[in-house]
Amino acid sequence: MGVLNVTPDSFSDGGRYLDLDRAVAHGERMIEQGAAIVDVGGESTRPGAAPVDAAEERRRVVPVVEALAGRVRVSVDTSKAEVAEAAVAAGASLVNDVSASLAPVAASLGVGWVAMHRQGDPATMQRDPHYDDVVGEVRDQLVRWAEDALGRGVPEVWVDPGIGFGKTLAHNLALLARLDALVATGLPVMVGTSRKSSLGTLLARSDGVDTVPPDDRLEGSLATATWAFSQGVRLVRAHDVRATVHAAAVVAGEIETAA
Ligand code: HH2
Repeated sequence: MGVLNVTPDSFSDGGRYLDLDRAVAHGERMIEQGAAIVDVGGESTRPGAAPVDAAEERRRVVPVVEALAGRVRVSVDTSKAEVAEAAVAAGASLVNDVSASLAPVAASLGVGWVAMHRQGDPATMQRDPHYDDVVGEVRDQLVRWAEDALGRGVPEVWVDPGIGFGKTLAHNLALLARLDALVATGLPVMVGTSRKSSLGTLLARSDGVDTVPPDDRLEGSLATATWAFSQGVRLVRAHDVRATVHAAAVVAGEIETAA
């Protein structure tokens, strides 16, 4: 799943694809590079991001969805019912919902739904996240949401542990180490680690520097993506599609040879 943020403020590509032609060109590039899905978002969810009203979010997202749907599967990264509805009317067939609140909307539209785990909201979620058992709590919550959504008739439900959403570095690493616990639920699992700040912290430590900027976190993004695929995760949300598709192909080859 290639990331296409039509926002001024996303943490790694904010402002690059606000212009329609540039957004569509980037989507086309990701299709050529092998993205199975292009995930179009009009509101940043980075910690501390300012909320966007629904009309503005729709204005950003809908023309991009319209231009790409039909050439690739399009998902809409939104927490708002009216944005999801407008994007589906424009051709999106998956609602990527970081608020995990839109199952009823996905059910009534008859489209797929991603339930992502999050503790708190973007304004406050990184202040002091706490879990007694992060893997068990995230897994159980995701299973409850998925069962509810399937019961409502959502035709396709994905679960995502929500790396970086109300989680410390230790929480993120615990969840990545135990992706098998999510896979064992039998639900299709997706994960997004691409360029995230936990990777910046780990890469900076490895380099003995204070920070590594988002554009320079490719090794961490690929390492975690290949790890996720090797654990049975079926979909990875990535900014660097070409490199991720190549890395995934190598892992798939390895698994075939080993089997
Ligand atoms: N992460 C981000 C946004 N949407 N959706 C899912 N399912 N899983 C994720 O991990 C996830 C997501 C955050 O990344 P990005 O879109 O690059 O940044 P921003 O939220 O600042 O636009």
